[in-house]
Amino acid sequence: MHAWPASEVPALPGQGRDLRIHDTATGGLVTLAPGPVARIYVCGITPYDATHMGHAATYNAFDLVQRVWLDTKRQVHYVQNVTDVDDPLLERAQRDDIDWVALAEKETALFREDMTALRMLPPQHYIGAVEAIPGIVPLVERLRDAGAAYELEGDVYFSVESDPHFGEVSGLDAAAMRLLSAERGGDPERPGKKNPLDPMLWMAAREGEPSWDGASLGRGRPGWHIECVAIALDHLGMGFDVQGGGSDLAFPHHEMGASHAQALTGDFPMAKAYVHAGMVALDGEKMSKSKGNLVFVSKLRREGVDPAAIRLALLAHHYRADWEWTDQVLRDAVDRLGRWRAAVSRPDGPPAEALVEEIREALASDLDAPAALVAVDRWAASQEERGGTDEGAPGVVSRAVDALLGVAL
Ligand code: 5CA
Ligand code: ZN
Repeated sequence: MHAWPASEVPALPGQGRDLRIHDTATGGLVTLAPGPVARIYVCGITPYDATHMGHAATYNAFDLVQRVWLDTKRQVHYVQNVTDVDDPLLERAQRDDIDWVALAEKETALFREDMTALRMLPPQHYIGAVEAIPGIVPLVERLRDAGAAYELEGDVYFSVESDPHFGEVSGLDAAAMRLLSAERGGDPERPGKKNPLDPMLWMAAREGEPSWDGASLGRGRPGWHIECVAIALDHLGMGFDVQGGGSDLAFPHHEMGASHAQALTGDFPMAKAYVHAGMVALDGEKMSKSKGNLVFVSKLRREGVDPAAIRLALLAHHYRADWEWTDQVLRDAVDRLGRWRAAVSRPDGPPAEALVEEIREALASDLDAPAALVAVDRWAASQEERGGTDEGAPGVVSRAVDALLGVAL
């Protein structure tokens, strides 16, 4: 699949800082030390509805990770998937009486437009579940042949007990796992499973549903977790730097993915840090396609909201916080954008070097974007109140805000 066009990232004077970020698996901050090419996998959308503020907030967090790395003069190898075949997509297509392929294509196209408008850096590999199927089938066969997977009425399940490290990503107890498994696509109640938590690797073809050739597995379609593992291992290999997504993916998705990869390779861990963004809510409830309480990026854009203001609204919240989208959040962001643009519109201003360092330090400390915004606010206020004589300082601020925060002033 093709991704979307990259906006240019200006190079900044001075030295970027190494990222310290919260890792769900260890429960604390880790200082990442990627090689010359940092490797990141971020879970992509299930394209059955438009991009909402929750998605945008999560992708914003991982865009910042990349901007911090780019500022250290590293290259970034970024991989993202599209879950373009799965139960919720098929259910929505059936409900609306449309072709599931057309629905997925339409929503993926809109996602690309939203990401472009928000200046989110594109992945080098943007891979759909459907196109990954030829790579998924042999992995499932290998897991089965190694005794890490078993068949149940034609479906193939992964055995969580085959991984001694199972549970180490989310750190949850069995009861919490069981609850979340039922909520998030698992089937803990199905009789005949070795462990209620065991997730499906391959689902045998169902009447009226799309299916693909699965070689010795028979016709069917892939499970959700193996999709991301196959794509990540194919394009990044084991031991990549960050696996990212919203906090709703820590269990079961990233836990199961880590176990699949461990069982396949005998290696551990799949990712050096498991990074999770908080949930964005609307009217007191997590924004979700299934509940329908959504604010869409594309709708705001159509209404004439500047995408840079949307981006500032996201940046005003720490990525790990759960927060609520309100009209006031957007109004504050529009005001801030206006103040910043006015401040950089003059040829000279207060010195900018210290500000660049403050933004760098804030982002390197677990992506503290709100602190970075406050630092820019201070510079803009000083420009407004007293001005300054540093020639070119507004240009430096403008480039730093663009390069590190993805906001075009
Ligand atoms: N296709 C899978 C991942 S492989 C999936 O979870 N798709 S999704 O469309 O449901 O979500 C895409 C990304 O947005 C995931 O990282 C998810 O954790 C994140 N996300 C979904 N809802 C919210 C929300 N309300 N707030 C923050 N992030 C969210
Ligand atoms: Zn995923």
